[in-house]
Amino acid sequence: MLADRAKINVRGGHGGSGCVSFRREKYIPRGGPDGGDGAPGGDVVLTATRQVADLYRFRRQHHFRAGNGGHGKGDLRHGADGTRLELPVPVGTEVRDADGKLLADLAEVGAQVVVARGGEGGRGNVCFATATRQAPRFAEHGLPGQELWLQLTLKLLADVGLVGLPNAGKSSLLAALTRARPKIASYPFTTLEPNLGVLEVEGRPVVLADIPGLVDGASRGVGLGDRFLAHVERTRMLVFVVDGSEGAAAAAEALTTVQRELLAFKPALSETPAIVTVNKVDLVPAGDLDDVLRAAGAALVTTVAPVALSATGHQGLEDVVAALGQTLAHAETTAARRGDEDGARVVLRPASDRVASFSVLKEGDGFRVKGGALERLVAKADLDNREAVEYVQTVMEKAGVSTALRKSGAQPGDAVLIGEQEFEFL
Ligand SMILES: Nc1nc2c(ncn2[C@@H]2O[C@H](COP(=O)(O)OP(=O)(O)OP(=O)(O)O)[C@@H](O)[C@H]2O)c(=O)[nH]1
Ligand SMILES: [Mg+2]
Repeated sequence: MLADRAKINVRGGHGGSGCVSFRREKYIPRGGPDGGDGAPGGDVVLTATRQVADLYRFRRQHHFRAGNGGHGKGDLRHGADGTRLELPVPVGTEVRDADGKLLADLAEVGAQVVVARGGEGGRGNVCFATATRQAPRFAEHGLPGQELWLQLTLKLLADVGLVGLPNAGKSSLLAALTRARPKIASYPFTTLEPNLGVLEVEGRPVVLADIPGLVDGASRGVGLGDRFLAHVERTRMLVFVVDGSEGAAAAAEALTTVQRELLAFKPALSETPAIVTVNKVDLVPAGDLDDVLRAAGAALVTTVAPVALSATGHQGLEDVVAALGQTLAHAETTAARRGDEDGARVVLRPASDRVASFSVLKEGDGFRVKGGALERLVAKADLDNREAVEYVQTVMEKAGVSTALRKSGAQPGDAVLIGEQEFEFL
């Protein structure tokens, strides 16, 4: 089975806690605060590489966590940053969240996306020293890292997609050109999953995918349907394989059908460079060959004329390779001129960082205060510590939270929710 889909759970590292500590020096009875900060947890990052071919590894392991940040220590020492976890995925991996929303499209070598950020570290007590609070006896907790489920889909499997009706000889062609050994048989739908093979074209490896046969109505689910066309979508070129042994009219009709189903699946496929190969020419009477080639060339116009081929008879293979090389080189220059290849889109962004940007909503009998920085401030606070609570209150007061609550109609005694904490409005 081809590993082209996977579901994984990723979690950034937990941030380290800040430290409560005071300097101890000889002859200085009461030193100032010197508790260092906790470090941020590591991020989980996906990186597109050609070193891995599929998503197989994610069949066996589903949970991935980056390292936790170290806690702060006395003497102003900060914790060590959490280790970032970099997961290599094949080029062509699409990353979606659990709801199917696209987070990133890792279409190029080296494209990266941070899928789960590590939690922030907590500040050490030295950060809370002021003229009036010279010996703060509190520090902040670190925050948990982001955690989410991701759906990975591998789209770009191959440089070249072999497409055609069932039984046309796609698998036979793949076997003739590469070391792949797909199942070949004289009945339709022998191939149930795409097979891959590597062919060297002008010194460079080119990956060929033999796509299961397409029939009339495939785009509406007939036969194996369009389940595998996602793989065709991003190949750099297509090779149409048509059985030439049934005559000119049948060859032309086969090409028209396959082309129609491809375009019904995705109209933009008309832009994908293609060549046409007329297979099984060992079965075509010599006098009919020109007719068959001409009909095929008329049914689907391509830059290079249709190539006569016998996949099992090993005839015309060099011509196919030459046509591939020519078309791929042409495709590359066109793509470069258009400035395509939009690269990775990194969609996850850090939350807005101002305590003053928040909103107040009614929730049940009480109120909820929403705002990234404010929620993090509360989550980091050691609420069992009276001094820490006072500090949080001061910051909220300055940010205008009480005023906003009062304006929204909050009365003394009402519940106020911030993140996972509940307070009483006073
Ligand atoms: N005579 C002859 N037979 C061929 C040639 N190429 C393929 N065949 C035969 O055609 C039949 C189908 O070949 P496959 O390669 O399995 O065809 P396919 O297009 O992969 O078919 P599906 O996987 O079912 O879509 C097999 O019996 C092959 O031996 C050829 O060049 N000449
Ligand atoms: Mg096949």
